[in-house]
Amino acid sequence: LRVCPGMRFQVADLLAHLQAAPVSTNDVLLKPYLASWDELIKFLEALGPMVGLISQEIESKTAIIRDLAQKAEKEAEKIVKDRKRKPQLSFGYTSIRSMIKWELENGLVDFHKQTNSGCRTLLRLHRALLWLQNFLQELGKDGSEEERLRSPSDLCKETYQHTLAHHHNWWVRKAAELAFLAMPERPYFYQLVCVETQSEAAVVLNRVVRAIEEVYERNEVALQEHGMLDLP
Ligand code: 1PW
Repeated sequence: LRVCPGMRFQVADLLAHLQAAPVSTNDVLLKPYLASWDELIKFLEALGPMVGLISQEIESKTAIIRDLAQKAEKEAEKIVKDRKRKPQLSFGYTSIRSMIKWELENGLVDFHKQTNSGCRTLLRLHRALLWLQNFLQELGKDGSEEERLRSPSDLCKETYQHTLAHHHNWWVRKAAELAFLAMPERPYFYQLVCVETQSEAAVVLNRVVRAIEEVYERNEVALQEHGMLDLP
């Protein structure tokens, strides 16, 4: 992977964070997961002011989880100090599975009404990640002439309609679709990941897509095992 001088978004950083996230056989560390989102936000911001605006929503979701993590950490420190107990590795918001366990044990997850739990917030990021994964996968296809000629704007709209749009109301869908209209053309995306041709882009994008897939699948299973795929 090439380093692009002077660019805020670096695909190598994104890949590094994504690959640092999977832990043990079925868990995902939250720090690198959120760091991956930081990098994806830079990517989205580079796509223009309209997309940047909706990516602020993603940023606020990552901030909610980070806040919860910070509070839990302070609490944990207190417990350790008061009772002279050893800090546990699987405590609080270390990983998605520790977060689920922590929030369930502390009654922080509401299955019937909207709250600001880490679980329901992560679910929003999780759904958005599937969309990004599909979009990057389509953008990275290097098969037929037809595939290579499809505009990022169309790909974005189609993958959105197949994934995240199901979870959005009419107003949000319209706003999102408006943002896609102003999407740059393929050469701009090549610059973003520092390549010159579609076949080079395919190599880079496929590596990113594989890494996203691994993280996405693990989170999907963890949320599903706890009946958390529809949290309000
Ligand atoms: C290359 C693709 C570019 C797409 C940019 C990715 C941003 C996706 C986020 C769209 C957000 C639209 C506005 C907010 C919607 C929220 O209602 C929704 N949030 C998400 C992340 O889907 C649900 O969150 P909520 O309202 O239940 O807290």
